[in-house]
Amino acid sequence: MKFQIKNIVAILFMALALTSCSDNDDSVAVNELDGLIKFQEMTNTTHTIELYSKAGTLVQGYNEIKLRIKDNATNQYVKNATVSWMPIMHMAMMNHSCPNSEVEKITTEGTLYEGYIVFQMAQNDTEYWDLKVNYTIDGVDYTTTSVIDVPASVKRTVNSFMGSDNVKYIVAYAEPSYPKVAVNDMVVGVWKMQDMMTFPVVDGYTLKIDPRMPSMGNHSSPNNVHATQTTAGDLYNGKLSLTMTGYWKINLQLAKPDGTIVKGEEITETVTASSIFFEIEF
Ligand SMILES: [Cu+2]
Repeated sequence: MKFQIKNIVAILFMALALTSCSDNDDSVAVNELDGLIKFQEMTNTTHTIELYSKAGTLVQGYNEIKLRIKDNATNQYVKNATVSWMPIMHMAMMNHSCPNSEVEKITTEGTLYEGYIVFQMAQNDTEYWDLKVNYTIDGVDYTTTSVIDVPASVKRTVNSFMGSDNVKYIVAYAEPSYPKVAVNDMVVGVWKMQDMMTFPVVDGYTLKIDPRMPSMGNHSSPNNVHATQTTAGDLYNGKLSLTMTGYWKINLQLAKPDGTIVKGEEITETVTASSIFFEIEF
């Protein structure tokens, strides 16, 4: 009898240990995907690539995208891949890409890779985007391509324009994703179109911001800070002051390092909006 109870206790202990072990694994996975929603899977014969974003969709504009690669044979997530991507818009007369970052592993132990893609145009009935993901695992190259859904945004968060210097620029709003009545940390991006497939980051410019509420006499807000870059190749940081909830038009001017404005107008009594702007409503 005594021996049997000992055995039962031992078995219970082992069961508990195993349970808590798998609980730990689950909680790691849950934390990694915390706040993320899967919006698409891309499958080839060997792998399934899961695409995630905070909103669970892609938008016309700036998209922070996370992905992980599942081995179809083992159902395990690949932790040692080298990943790159190429978004292409298939238009009636031509194909083109858009600004996009390198794809980097977030943590060594985790399964997620991340980067950004800035869709400067939305899809329509006849024109669409697809995404090609190239990845290498243990020296073997793989690829997969899928059509992706890029619906038009109601609010403008990306501007694509020709500057006075005849360079084609793209500026996009990245943060705050959830604006507050406060001085918000603002993140924007500035890229140029080198050719149809190449959109490098523009370094050392200033994106001047002038947020206004058109419905309330076009009033502004205090303590805004124009967006500038700390490190070449990075996004730009500024401060966006929002004094109340509602619709704001963030009027923009893009300035070269020497101060020359390549696009956008200063807001005055007679000029109530710039030709380039972002819109938010919260
Ligand atoms: Cu296009």
